[in-house]
Amino acid sequence: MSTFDCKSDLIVHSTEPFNAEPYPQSLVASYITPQSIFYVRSHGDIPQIEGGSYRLAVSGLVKRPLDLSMELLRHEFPRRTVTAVMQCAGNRRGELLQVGQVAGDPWSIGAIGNARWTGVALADVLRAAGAEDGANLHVAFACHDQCEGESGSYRYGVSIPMAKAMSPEVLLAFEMNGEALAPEHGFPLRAVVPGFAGVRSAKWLSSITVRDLPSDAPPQAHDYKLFPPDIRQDTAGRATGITINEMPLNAAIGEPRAFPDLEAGAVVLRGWAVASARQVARVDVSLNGGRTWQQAELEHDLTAPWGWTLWRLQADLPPGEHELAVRAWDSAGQTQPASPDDTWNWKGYLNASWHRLRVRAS
Ligand SMILES: Nc1nc2c(c(=O)[nH]1)N[C@H]1C(S)=C(S)[C@@H](COP(=O)(O)O)O[C@H]1N2
Ligand SMILES: [Mo]
Repeated sequence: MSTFDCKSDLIVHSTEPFNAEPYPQSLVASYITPQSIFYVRSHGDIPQIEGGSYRLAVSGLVKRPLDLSMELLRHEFPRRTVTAVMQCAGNRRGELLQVGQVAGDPWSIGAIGNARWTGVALADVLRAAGAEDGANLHVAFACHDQCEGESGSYRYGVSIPMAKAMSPEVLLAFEMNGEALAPEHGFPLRAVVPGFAGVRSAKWLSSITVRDLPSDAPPQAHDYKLFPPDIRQDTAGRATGITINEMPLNAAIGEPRAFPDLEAGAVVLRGWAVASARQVARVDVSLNGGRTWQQAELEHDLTAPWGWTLWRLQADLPPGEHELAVRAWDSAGQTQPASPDDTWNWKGYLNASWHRLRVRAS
């Protein structure tokens, strides 16, 4: 049996490395996304790590370097559970291809999921190590997976600013939805950084280092940068561009499926919306490409500020061609750009334009 038999019901973008996402309808079928359909984004191999002999090193600008077993992590630190969205910075990249060429997998709307993560607070581990707590410090994660990059192979690594690392929602997680992490989601231990792009939630952690500079590893130093629209692959200074941390307000339609022939009359539209550090305050749905809008009903858990919002609208669709569209509004009264032209970038990150679907009802 291959590792991914359990992930058989996914849209697979590549097998080595393994990158796959669920079908839109199954993604929006439940508030908590089951591990079995949760998207997988990997840059290299899926390391098979033995939990019993596993060790996590914590060092750098700390008073007491630590060498932690899973046993110690589970029993010496308070257990925390946080419901949070994981979302790839490349989610919805596929739609940017209408505007121009982009680098990377053409993700549809499923490089996102909402899970209940259980583990320990990164802040508790940093405090136990006596980490320095300066505004300019960074917490770097090094990982076990081996990845192939433009300038050779490297081990995956990223970092987050100390202020985020000390926030109570940031976890070192060993469970997802009450189950042990699956190998492809980072067994035995991964970071979960709610509100930030998935890239910062390092899987298969090997060490944590407190530093005065961000990680030098390629995913931090070169990739996951947002470039302006006049920059192309050949003109991009790879160390420039905005580092992608917080994710933008976004929403998508998961049901009905793209390009269906629908029965005219009553139809139920469903989808997800996310606002990262803010809250989703409203979701508007249009049946005519954005000329008029109706408000969707929202399903969210008010005790889970880092979770997503599912939305639902029962609409009446007359016979003919229609362009469905969705846009969310956040607690600061902001909404999404109308078109992918507004934010196209050659790496294809952070597409948060109105999600549009053409349908025919008869
Ligand atoms: N070690 C390691 N951590 C990683 C990655 C990786 O390739 N290696 N991919 C990152 C990216 S880009 C994303 S979007 C999330 C995806 O997490 P998931 O596969 O559990 O959904 O993991 C992040 N953590
Ligand atoms: Mo990602």
